[in-house]
Amino acid sequence: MSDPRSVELFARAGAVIPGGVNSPVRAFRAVGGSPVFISRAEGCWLYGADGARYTDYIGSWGPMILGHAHPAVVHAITEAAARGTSYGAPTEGEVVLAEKITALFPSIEMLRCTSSGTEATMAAIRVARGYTGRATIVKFEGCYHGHADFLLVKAGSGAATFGVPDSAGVPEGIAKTTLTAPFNDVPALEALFAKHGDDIAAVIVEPVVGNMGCVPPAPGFLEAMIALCNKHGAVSIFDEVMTGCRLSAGGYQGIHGLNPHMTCLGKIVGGGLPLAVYGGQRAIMEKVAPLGPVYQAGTLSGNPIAVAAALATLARLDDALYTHLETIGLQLEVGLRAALEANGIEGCVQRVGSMITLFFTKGPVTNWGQASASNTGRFAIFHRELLARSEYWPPSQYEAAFLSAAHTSEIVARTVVHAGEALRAVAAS
Ligand code: KE4
Repeated sequence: MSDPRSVELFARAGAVIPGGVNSPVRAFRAVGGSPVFISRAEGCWLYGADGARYTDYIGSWGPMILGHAHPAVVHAITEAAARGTSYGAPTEGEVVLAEKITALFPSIEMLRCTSSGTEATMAAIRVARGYTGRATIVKFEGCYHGHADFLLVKAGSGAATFGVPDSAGVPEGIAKTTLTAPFNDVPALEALFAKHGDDIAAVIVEPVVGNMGCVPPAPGFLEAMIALCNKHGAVSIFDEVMTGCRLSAGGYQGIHGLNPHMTCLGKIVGGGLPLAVYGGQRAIMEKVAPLGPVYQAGTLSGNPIAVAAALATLARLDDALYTHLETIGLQLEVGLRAALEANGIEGCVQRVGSMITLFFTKGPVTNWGQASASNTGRFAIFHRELLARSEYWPPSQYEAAFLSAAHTSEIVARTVVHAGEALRAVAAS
């Protein structure tokens, strides 16, 4: 149960903001109760409106890999703000950031900054359509790529949470340009290409899905996707908005030496401020105005304060960070799995680096069909019991939880104890 101050704020919010929140998943609709309103955050801690402290496993849905209010990031933002908040003109920082990202992601030869991941994926798809002259795109069930009309088809994350994977308001004519296949299903993708190959402009994928819960790619799946795109002249797009700089400084592709035609980044790459990126092969990106005929623009694209936060964050993505995240990620995975077994609860724990999900279904979870079989009623109890123990877990079965540099082994050990208590309550329910 949330504190009285949060309950009061939620009631006020509901009068002037749909659902009382500026993004649906924050409303706690999937887990019940009233969301905790946050007053501030520091390191791995969130502080509620009443001052209560929580251990944060949302990390703002991924961006906060260094922890909240990192001194260097705050300093960079403060310094930048004192020089003005937005110019609407090019800056040196944007050049430095683009050079840094192209160095971290060799598949990205040129890039554009946007203000959200939605804009980045929307633009990437438009560029792919402009580059190929084709209209049809392919996405995978349960993947979420932001709320652009043509991507709200069998979408994950909040769309899946609220049972609107195919959103109202998306005209049939647009939705039908989007084909879908089960994640990890190469034969299904091959069948789509066999039938629609010359019409397919792009295939977009979360290389590790976070938006149906954490679901890794099957061995060879991503390689097969890229090969089919190459064979049929389609653009392969890695949506690394969540995995980029999360799984390694060079994202998932950097670990496995994969070379998609285009990549979208967001979240961490903006240091927690509104900055995302789309980019890829030079020949494709040279289609973007003012060089080429594909238009994309943005008043706040490459905003100097967001760029300052981005550069301060990217400068700290070193090997020691990812080693620490792997250590505490394994500790949490092993602890949660042991807690499931100790309480005799059917479930599975899936993790890639510092992205982790406890599914209330047998597992392994390899696609949306399996993820959506999870017992979301049990998840809701698990979430409520964790929150009562000051552990702030993502309020949806279809999301990943995130660790940060600020999480210590001791803090994770305490979370594991609390998870065991929460699962005991689930077993007793
Ligand atoms: P934004 O427009 O929310 O910045 O990015 C959209 C997006 C694109 N691609 C991937 C892989 C994403 O995970 C997202 C956004 N992620 C969700 C959480 N799963 C954002 C949280 C929310 O919608 O409030």
